[in-house]
Amino acid sequence: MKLFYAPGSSSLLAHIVLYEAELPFEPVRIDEHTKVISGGGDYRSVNPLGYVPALLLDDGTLLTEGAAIVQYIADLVPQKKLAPPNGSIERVKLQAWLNFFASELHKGGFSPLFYGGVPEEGKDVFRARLRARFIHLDGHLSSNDHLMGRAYSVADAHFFVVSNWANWVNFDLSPYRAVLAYRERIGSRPAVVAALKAEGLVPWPPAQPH
Ligand SMILES: N[C@@H](CCC(=O)N[C@@H](CS)C(=O)NCC(=O)O)C(=O)O
Repeated sequence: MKLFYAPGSSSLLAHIVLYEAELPFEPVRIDEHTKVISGGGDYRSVNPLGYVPALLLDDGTLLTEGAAIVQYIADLVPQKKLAPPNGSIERVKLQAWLNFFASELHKGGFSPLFYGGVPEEGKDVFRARLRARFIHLDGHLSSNDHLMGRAYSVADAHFFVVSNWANWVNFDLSPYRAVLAYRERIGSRPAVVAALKAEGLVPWPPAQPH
C-alpha cells in the first residue's frame, strides 16, 4: 500500500491509523499546492482531484476520502478494534463522527480559515460555527474518555487531526478543557507520536508546514 500525504493535513488521519494497524505501507509525500510528488511526478496523475489522502492498494485500486480510507484500514485488522464491526449500530455512530469531522469541522469550519481570499467577516461566521461544535464536543468528552465511549477508534484520530489546525488559524481551544485533556491523551498514543514524527511535526506545535 502507498499512502499519499501532505504533512499536517487531513492525510495525517490515515497516517496515524496505518501506524495503529501496524501494517506495512509506503508513505509518499505530496506538495498539496503544486501537486508535485516527492521524487517526481504530478499527483493529479494518481488522484485527478489533486487532494490528499489517497491510498493506493497493491492491486492498483485507489481509495480516496479519509473517512473511507480509515474504515478500510480498520477492517483489515479487526483484532485491533479500531472500528466497530460493519453492520452494527456502533459502526453507524462511528461513521456519523467521521462525517461530522470531515464536513462540520474540516470543510465547514477550519478550511475557510486557511484561505487568504476569505475576508475576516466571513471567517467570523466559520469561527462561530466551530465554537458551537466545540462546545458540543467538550460536553461529550467531559463524560466520555473517547468519542465512542470507553474505547479508542479511528474517530479519535480524526478529531485529533482536525483540532490540530486550531494552532495554525488562531482558533482558541482554551475554553474547551475536556477537549484539551482528551487531545493530550490521544496525542500521547505511540501510533500518533510515530505519525507526527514521520511527518516532521514533532515537537508540536510546529510552524504551519503548508
Ligand atoms: N474530502 C477529502 C478532503 C481532503 C482535503 O481537503 N485535503 C486537503 C488537505 S487537508 C488537500 O489536499 N487540499 C489540496 C487541494 O484541495 O487541492 C477528505 O475528507 O479526505
